[in-house]
Amino acid sequence: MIWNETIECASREYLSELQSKRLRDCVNRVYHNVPYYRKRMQEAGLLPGDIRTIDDLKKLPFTYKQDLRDNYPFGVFAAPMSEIVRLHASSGTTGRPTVVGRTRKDLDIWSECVARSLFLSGVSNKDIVQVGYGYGLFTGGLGLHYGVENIGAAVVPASGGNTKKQIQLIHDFGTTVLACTPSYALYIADAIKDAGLDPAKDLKLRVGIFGAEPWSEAMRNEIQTKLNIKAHDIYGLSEVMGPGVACDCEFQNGLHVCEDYFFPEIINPETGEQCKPGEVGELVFTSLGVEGMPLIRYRTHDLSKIIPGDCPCGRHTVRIAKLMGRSDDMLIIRGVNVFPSQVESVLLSMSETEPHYMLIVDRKGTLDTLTIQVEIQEQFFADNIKALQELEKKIKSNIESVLGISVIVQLVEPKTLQRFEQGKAQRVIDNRKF
Ligand code: DLL
Repeated sequence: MIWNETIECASREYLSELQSKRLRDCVNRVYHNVPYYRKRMQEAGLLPGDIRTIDDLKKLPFTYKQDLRDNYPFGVFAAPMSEIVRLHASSGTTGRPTVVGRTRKDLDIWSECVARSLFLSGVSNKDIVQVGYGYGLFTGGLGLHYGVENIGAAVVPASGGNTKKQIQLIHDFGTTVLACTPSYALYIADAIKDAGLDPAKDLKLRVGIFGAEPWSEAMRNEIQTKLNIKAHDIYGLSEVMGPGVACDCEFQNGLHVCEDYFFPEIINPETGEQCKPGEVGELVFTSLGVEGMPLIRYRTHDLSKIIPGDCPCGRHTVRIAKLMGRSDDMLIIRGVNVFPSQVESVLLSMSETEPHYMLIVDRKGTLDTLTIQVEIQEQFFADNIKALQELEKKIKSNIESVLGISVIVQLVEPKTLQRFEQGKAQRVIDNRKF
């Protein structure tokens, strides 16, 4: 089922025309209401009239997270405070938080996009959707919440944490859809097993809507098997809107972007040039139709690519590939690019290991070292030192063949590494001083 056929199945000509019109409105709005954007356009020698079609977008300068921080808290709002009805903010752990303001119309757009995502995931008004994303300044909880209500399904506003209670609700209410981070879904799956429940027999769960952090295809398979569900990938970021910017459909082959509201570009992060379809680069979004805090060519730091061609689901909206991580999550170790998701995929391909791991980077003299702590499965954690040493060697060799650098592997007992019941998984400790 398709939530909004008029848009999601529209022709390219129709979509481009709509995007061009909304881009003109957006540029006018920010030029006249936001001194920051006016200044940036003046510096580039641009007037709103220079931007006529969506193809003119590349004339406009990029916007960076730092620009939002420099204008903290409300400096890039394009609507008066009297029209702002909701504020969200990032956690601000790496600097000033980024604050976003939404008007009533923006909230309607958001719940429309989440409704599309839910339909993409095969969720309908017959479902009971448990939202295990945090409610609060983080956009996960409230974002999903209003989308679920929009499609007429029943929402269980569980928020994150309190796993025993989550499982009780899933069981007693007959929850059919779980929405939370993939790392939390895995944690819940393990806790369900520990509670002696079998998802196939004892629970009605059938769909997962997971996002807010990178997760590999191997992780998707693991969660699908452990929870006996179909796991969908939902993407978004608070600056642009929150969850629902894109989501994958039943074919699980790329995420359909709500491109009538959020125009995606993939650019080469070094040169700023647009990449060709199929080429990996940094995702950049421009808001179309948003009032409170529209963004022009916002640099997400997220890495993906446009998937060329039509999707068999019948929607024509552009698809981006499953996110490959953030350019700023990428570790450079002895000159080699390393993504935590590469380690995750190796661990998930081995029957002896759990997908719980921690990457610790140190600098000894001038040499960077990467230590990977890995949890192994209960039945392999025997007292047989020799067998453990063999296993350590095998894991080390599998990881090294994927990463292309030597690593130190430390096996740790099952259930000893940190779990992430609330918030996003943090799997890297970088002790290097730059
Ligand atoms: O994480 C919004 C969200 C909530 C998305 C719930 C999906 C579900 P922020 O806290 O602003 O917003 O973090 C945004 O999280 O730039 C990506 O790096 C990462 N991210 C979000 N979704 C995915 C995903 C929310 N599906 C940042 N896959 C983004 C990989 C994701 N990374």
